[in-house]
Amino acid sequence: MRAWPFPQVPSLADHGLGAGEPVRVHDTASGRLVEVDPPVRARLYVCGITPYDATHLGHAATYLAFDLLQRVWRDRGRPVLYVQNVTDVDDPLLERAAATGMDWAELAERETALFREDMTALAMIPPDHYMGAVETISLAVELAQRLQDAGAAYTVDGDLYFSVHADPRFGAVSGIDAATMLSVFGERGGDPDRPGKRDPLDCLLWQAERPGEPAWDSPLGRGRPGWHIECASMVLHYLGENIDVQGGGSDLAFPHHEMSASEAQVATAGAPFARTYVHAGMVGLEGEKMSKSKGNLVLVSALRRDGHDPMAIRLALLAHHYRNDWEWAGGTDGDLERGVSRLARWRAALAQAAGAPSSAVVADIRAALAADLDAPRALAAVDDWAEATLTGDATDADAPATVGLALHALLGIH
Ligand code: 5CA
Ligand code: ZN
Repeated sequence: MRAWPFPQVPSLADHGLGAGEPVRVHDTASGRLVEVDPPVRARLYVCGITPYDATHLGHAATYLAFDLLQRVWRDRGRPVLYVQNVTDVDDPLLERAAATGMDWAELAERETALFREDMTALAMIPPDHYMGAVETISLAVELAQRLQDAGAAYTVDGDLYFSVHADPRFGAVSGIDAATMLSVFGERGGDPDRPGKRDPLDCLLWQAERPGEPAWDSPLGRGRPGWHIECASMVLHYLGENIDVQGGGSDLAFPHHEMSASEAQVATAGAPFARTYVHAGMVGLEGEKMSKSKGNLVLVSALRRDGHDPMAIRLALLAHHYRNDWEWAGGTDGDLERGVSRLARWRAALAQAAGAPSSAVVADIRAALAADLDAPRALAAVDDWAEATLTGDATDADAPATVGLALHALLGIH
């Protein structure tokens, strides 16, 4: 698939500002902060949208976290190889298409196009490979066959399942107990109660054709891939083993990241799937997680249509630490309005002929982001600089340009 245009990301090093610090991020699997400073090139996979009702602010907040991570790596001089998928065939998409009388492929295409526009407006760095589930079916089939060859797959009424316990490390990503796994699996696309499965947690690799549903011919029979194998196969194919970061929202830690990791680990005779698993918190609205199925959504495209500056939306999201769960607040003192006034204040300071000294604020932004992508702390440092610039007798003639460059490069704000 086509991704979206690359935003301008200036290099601070090229402007004599040196390189950034190594970044530490919270790894769900170990529960610790882990330095992720790959010596040659960083390899990142972030789970993409299931294309219906995109892009809500929860999606945008999650992708923004991984956009920051890439900006920090780039500031350090590290090239990044970034892959993101589009789950353009799966149960929830087919259900929505059926409920609205739309062709599923048209729905997916329309929503993916909208997502691209939103990502472009929000200045998100695009993936090097933006791949749909449909166009990569052969990769999923090949991985499912490897799991069959490894003796880790079996069929139930023509559907192929993965034996999750074929991976001795199954459970290590999310770290949750068996009872929690069972209930969460049922809530998030799994089928723990299906008769004939060897273990209730075993997950679908390949689902045989159902009447009225799309299906593809394959050596596994006519059907379509399961969800987890989609991401596992893309990671192995485009990024390889032991990638630096597997990312997504916290709702993906289990079962999705747990199961894709186990599938890949069994297929590669035990090579670790990822060094770190990084999860963004859930954005809610009116007391519930913002989600397509509940319909309590604020869409980025709706805010854009109302004439809001995408940079103000970006600042509104940056005001929350990526790991926290938080609620989007509307209204006159809500998130967006705070983003709008902050942006105005920053731009006023950047437009001054001289500013407060820039070296501390650039160092503060770098240090904040290096400490588990602490964007709120970075914003506070810029607020202080803007305040000093607008109210003090600022004399540094280079400062506004230098701070503007740092905001552009590190926070994606211009
Ligand atoms: N296609 C799969 C991943 S392979 C999927 O989960 N799609 S999604 O459209 O439901 O979500 C896309 C991304 O947004 C995922 O990383 C998900 O964890 C994240 N996400 C979904 N809802 C929220 C929310 N309310 N707050 C924050 N992130 C969210
Ligand atoms: Zn995924």
